[in-house]
Amino acid sequence: MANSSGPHDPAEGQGGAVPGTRDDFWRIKESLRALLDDPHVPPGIRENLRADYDTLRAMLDKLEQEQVHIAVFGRVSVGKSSLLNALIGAPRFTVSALHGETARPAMQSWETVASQGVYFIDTPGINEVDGKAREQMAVEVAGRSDLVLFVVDGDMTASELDALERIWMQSRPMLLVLNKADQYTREEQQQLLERLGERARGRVAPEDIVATSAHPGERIYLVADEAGQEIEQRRRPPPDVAALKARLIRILETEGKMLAAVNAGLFAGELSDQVARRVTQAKQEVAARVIRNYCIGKGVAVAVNPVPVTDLAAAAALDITLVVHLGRVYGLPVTRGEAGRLIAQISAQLALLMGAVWGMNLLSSALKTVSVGASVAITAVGQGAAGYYATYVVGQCAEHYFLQGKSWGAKGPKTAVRDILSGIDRRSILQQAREDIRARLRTQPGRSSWFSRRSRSEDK
Ligand SMILES: Nc1nc2c(ncn2[C@@H]2O[C@H](COP(=O)(O)OP(=O)(O)OP(=O)(O)O)[C@@H](O)[C@H]2O)c(=O)[nH]1
Ligand SMILES: [Mg+2]
Repeated sequence: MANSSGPHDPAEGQGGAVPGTRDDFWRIKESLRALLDDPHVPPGIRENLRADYDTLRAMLDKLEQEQVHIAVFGRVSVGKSSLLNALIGAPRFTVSALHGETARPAMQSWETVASQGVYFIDTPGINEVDGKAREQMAVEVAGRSDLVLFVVDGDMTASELDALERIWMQSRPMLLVLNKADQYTREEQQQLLERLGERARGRVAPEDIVATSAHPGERIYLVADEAGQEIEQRRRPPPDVAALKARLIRILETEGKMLAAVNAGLFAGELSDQVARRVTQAKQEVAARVIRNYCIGKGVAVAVNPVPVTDLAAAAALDITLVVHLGRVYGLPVTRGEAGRLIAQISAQLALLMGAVWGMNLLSSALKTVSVGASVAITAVGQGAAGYYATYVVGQCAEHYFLQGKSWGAKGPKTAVRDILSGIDRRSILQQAREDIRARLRTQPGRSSWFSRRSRSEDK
């Protein structure tokens, strides 16, 4: 049907008809309800996406009532309100020769097909001076409707083409209506319809491009008076929206409520993706704080602990605790044994990639013996920073592993670790490390004993 080549159109390759049985309709309704009531969505995220949740609720209500919403969309004064009045057969929406007559969306039911719960939504015109907010409103309404009547009154302008593209990108089924057809000769109308077909190729199917005269201008007719004399009479011809009406009724008969269900399903899909992204984002923020804390713990301990061998054992224990902690953040708990094996896997990849440099990082604490002297704390900050950096890299790799649901992904650990490593700005992490360690040493000089105790107890 309309817009059969839309970007996410489920009708693709189905000969144009939106597939749908009662089961599909029920399934989509249930998925909306499940998303609305999902207890796993944190209240903060729900609050942040409140407008979207409200829309979702409205869509579910609409599906329960089996309503279909059809919105007009187009430039100011192309005759959007007139078109809906002509379809309804009564002046329900206000019409005026003045631009910008319709200021906000309004809804009326289409009684000729009332059994289907069909509603028309009038929208403000686009492309109006200072009308950006209205335009936005129109785009939103079109985005939430089940079918869009894109109304033009001649060949399309650049901004109309742009708007058509935007609606198509929203996967909205669309009819393209050439209104004010009475202003053109039959031949001109034909040419214009062909031109519109070219402009909207791949966006609107040819059978969904129709001409209408919603409120034709007055005409001069030659009529015979009582004496049989021919006289001129000015009259407004009746509206002609027959082609559009027939097409709409055909679409509603074949696709009906499934239009609403498919669109609600698309919206729910987008919302659930957005929710998932935000949940992940929140976890990543927590993970970043966790990793930083462990980096500081490691950096400070390496910088101040005078016994290199203890440093190494304790450092490994700390990394293990970090990985266990990250697993909890991502809701994928791991044992200390699993964490140790994961670190061994990461370290093996790092050793392959960085060779001696990585070895130096791991052994950085051993090097510190050369700097034992007058001011261990200060001279060892460099080694501490290397320890910090090593934990940072392990943390990033482990986080990636958890983000992929405890997996390295299709490309395996080698590529994953290499990509992570190349994405890290080593210089700025080391700089941050020095600052963090110095700050901590200034405020908590006795940190090393805490670290050794904690590491030993976590080893058990
Ligand atoms: N000749 C002709 N004039 C029409 C036709 N349809 C509407 N008009 C005229 O176009 C003008 C604007 O009509 P509206 O229906 O208010 O247009 P609109 O698109 O809703 O306008 P806004 O709400 O301002 O965006 C009015 O003067 C109508 O009489 C038509 O088919 N033929
Ligand atoms: Mg209007």
